[in-house]
Amino acid sequence: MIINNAKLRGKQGLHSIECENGRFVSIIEQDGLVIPLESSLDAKMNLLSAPFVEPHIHLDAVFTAGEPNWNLSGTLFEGIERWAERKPMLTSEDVQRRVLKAVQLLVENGVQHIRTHVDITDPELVALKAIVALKEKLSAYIDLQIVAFPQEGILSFPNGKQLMEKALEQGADVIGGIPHFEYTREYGVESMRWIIDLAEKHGKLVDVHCDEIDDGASRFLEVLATAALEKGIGERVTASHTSAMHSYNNAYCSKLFRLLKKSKINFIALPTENMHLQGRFDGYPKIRGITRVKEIKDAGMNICFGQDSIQDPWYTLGNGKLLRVLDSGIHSCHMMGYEDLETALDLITDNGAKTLNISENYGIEVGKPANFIILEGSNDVEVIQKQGDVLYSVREGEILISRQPATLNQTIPLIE
Ligand code: 17E
Ligand code: FE2
Repeated sequence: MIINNAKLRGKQGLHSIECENGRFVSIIEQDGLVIPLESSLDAKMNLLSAPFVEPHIHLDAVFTAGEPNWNLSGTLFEGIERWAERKPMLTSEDVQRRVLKAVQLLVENGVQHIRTHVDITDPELVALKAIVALKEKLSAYIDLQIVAFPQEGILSFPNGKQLMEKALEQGADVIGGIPHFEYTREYGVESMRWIIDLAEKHGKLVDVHCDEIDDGASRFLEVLATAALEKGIGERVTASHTSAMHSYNNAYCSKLFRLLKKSKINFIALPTENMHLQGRFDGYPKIRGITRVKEIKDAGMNICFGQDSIQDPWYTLGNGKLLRVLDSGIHSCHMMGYEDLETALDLITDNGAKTLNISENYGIEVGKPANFIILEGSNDVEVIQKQGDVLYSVREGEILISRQPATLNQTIPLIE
């Protein structure tokens, strides 16, 4: 397969890209616009980018909003209660049907790499087993990382530690946690140390729902970062949400950042989700409850965006479109300055890949798997301005999806 007339991120000019046996074999700058051969794919001066990365979603809960009851308060905690009502109704078929529907939406919108949290506070591990069983089948479309996620706590849920270990045996790739939901601060701290020890023992990645609460006294991030630093595994560790950082005082944050940088851990912000769930205990002014994305980025740390939910007990909207999440995120985090906009797609591409520890096989480079998307617009700024649909998603040289941009009906009079 040859792709002509492609713009590449951070590069001048137009490029021709050749793929063979599922890999990129050449990427060359063209001498101007070329007339593509019948058999080649014409990018039409649009941006050819590495696929979108969805680094944080709860696939076990997709499309369960309102079943059996709606989250009326809009809080995280009511979401957990509503989900606990749905959980006993889970069957393998139910989980797989909904997961496939969500994966299709994600693929249609240019995602090829997904990390999903799966609630393992279920003695039968119904959802976990159902999703592990799908992983192989889905590999033609997406790479899937599965997090053993203890939604109702590790120390605060009966046999929580055993369930975590069982989930790893069943095929979970990543170890999760939820320290702010544990009964006590002590349980939260103990859970963080236990998770990091377990990750070291099994050589696993870690991704913790960390301080997803508007309590400025929720400081489990420092415990997680310290444990990761002391074991030297920070690059394999991720702190998701860290909403409480929005409420930390600046003096504490300044001290905290020294540790965070040294630890080398990754961050995931969930802008649409946390704008919706947080600030629920405020009058006016209301906080946004999104972590300090710009400050983390400007300090040279790795941060990416995820969507968290698609129509579940926490969030009734969601449609697989990471460009929508990016748009919300850059608005709510004051990242609309030109310098931030110029590289904003990093937040849903390269930075996500780094968080998932998949950078080695990710990116538009000769020798890497020929996975890419084509977006409407010629650079990050135009793509975000346009908010267009993904035109192509190609995986190992095979077209997964394609669509045409709208064509103008010639009867509409245009200003000359
Ligand atoms: N579970 C949780 O603890 N937090 C969330 N934001 C979601 C599920 C969606
Ligand atoms: Fe989450």
